[in-house]
Amino acid sequence: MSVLSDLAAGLGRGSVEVVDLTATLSGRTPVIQLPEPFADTPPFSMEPLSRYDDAGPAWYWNVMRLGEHTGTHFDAPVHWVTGRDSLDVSQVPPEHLVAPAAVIDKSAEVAENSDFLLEIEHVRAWEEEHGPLPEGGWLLFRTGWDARSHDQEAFLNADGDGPHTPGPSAACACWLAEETDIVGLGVETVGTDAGAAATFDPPFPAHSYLLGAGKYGLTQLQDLGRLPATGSVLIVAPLPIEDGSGSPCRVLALVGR
Ligand code: 23J
Ligand code: MN
Repeated sequence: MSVLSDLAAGLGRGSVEVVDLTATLSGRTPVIQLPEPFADTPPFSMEPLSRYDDAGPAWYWNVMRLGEHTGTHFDAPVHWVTGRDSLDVSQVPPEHLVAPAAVIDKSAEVAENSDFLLEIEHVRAWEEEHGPLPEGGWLLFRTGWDARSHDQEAFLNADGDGPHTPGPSAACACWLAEETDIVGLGVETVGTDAGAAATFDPPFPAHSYLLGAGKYGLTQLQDLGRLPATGSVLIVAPLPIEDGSGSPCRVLALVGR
């Protein structure tokens, strides 16, 4: 297959760059804080089983504890009640995990307004400029929020009124779910929904509509600014956890240079 030999040659020559969109996992990885009385995911933690010592003289390995929805991670349809009869993360077809990406950049708007909502008109305007959203591809929402990911407080950006982070409006989430052929929505924030989305109708509309339509979510992506608006290909690799609602995952982008 010459397309694969061309790809391999491009990777070798550097005309195809591999961009890692994954945040490093550590005890400092931000985790979502939901309003009372909902349960929260614990922070990532890890302890050694052995480190070239009596418990394993020639080997180093760890055991870790983390929520499925920690750091750069994948939301499977079954994560939400609207997708409860749909796929768990182990059932996601691998064909869906290698797919083109469209990047909509609203980082300038978000710098002015942390509560910025992506609307249908914004996506329509993007399509006027760049063509239709890729069939079976990801819509990636660039906000510049990745610059805050080293710091839980800056990343969650909460005050007395709750968190202030960007996301899609309820109308936009519904439209993306029902009227487009995207495979999912990827964001730089702690969840695919805006910080204020607990108060939206329906609550958490990105989760509710997209997962309900059998689409996926990708969160806490970084370096989306290194991707072109169109033309990149994403490789998304959640672990196939049986009955899992999602998984931390590695997300790589292939970008032509
Ligand atoms: C559970 C409840 C609400 C939200 C989330 C999880 C996430 O953002 C997630 O990681 O899926 S908004
Ligand atoms: Mn999630």
